[in-house]
Amino acid sequence: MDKLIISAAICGAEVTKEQNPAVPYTIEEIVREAKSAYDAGASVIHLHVRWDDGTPTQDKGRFQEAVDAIRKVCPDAIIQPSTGGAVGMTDLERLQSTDITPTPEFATLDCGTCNFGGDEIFINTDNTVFNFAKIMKERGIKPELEVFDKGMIDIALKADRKGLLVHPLHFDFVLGVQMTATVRDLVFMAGSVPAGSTWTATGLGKNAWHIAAATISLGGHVRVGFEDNLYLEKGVLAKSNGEMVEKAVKIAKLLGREIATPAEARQILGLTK
Ligand code: KMH
Ligand code: ZN
Repeated sequence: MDKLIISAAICGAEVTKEQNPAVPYTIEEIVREAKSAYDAGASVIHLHVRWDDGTPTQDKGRFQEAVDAIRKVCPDAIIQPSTGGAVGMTDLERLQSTDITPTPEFATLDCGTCNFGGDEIFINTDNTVFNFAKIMKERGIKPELEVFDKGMIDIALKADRKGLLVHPLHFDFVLGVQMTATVRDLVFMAGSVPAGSTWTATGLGKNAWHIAAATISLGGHVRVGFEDNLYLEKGVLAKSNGEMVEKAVKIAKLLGREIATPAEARQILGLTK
């Protein structure tokens, strides 16, 4: 089994300080959270940015500022900008995060439209998915294929048949948004990706920890962090992303799985830069 890659989704676009005061908005807070996750063993920082008042943005300058600042304290971390942004953003707005310097080595690619609760719809038509894949390929950015259900794996594979993706494919199963997040769901998703692919999984909210434990046992990679979950355990808010990474490391140790360094994660993911 490969060593375990831990991704920290430190900020997200939707969670707020009202829900957990440690959710970062400012550049300083984002850097603090990235460093706490990195120091605890995360090799990938999945990055969204906010304006100081917490409003989500895909502004190129704000991404540049955040990435430059994180790089100073997490020199070899794999920084993975979001191209999902927040519900309602245009494709052009969302793609700004891929247009920073140096070009990111890794970024998310959301592979379908998703119900985001209430009246919220996160729109990713087939053409959006193909266009984002094409742009990322042209820029030499490896996509993490964000799939919120099995149909999105099939859309990613359509993009692959069009020659828009580079192998090995890497998927992120985001469970508990549109589909449920049982271990059976996880096994089904893991069995639905092409042989040779790598995958990460995350369980939203109360699903975080059983999905992390099952993923570590199955040989997948784990994502934790405020974007997906605000609690260290039932009723206990996490004080930092680092605390959640520490918990994932503890589970991995109990299960006998070693943690990948950023260099080892790059090798497992086939990142060339
Ligand atoms: N905030 C969601 C609408 C991604 O980062 O690519 C999209 C999202 C996925 O978080
Ligand atoms: Zn995200």
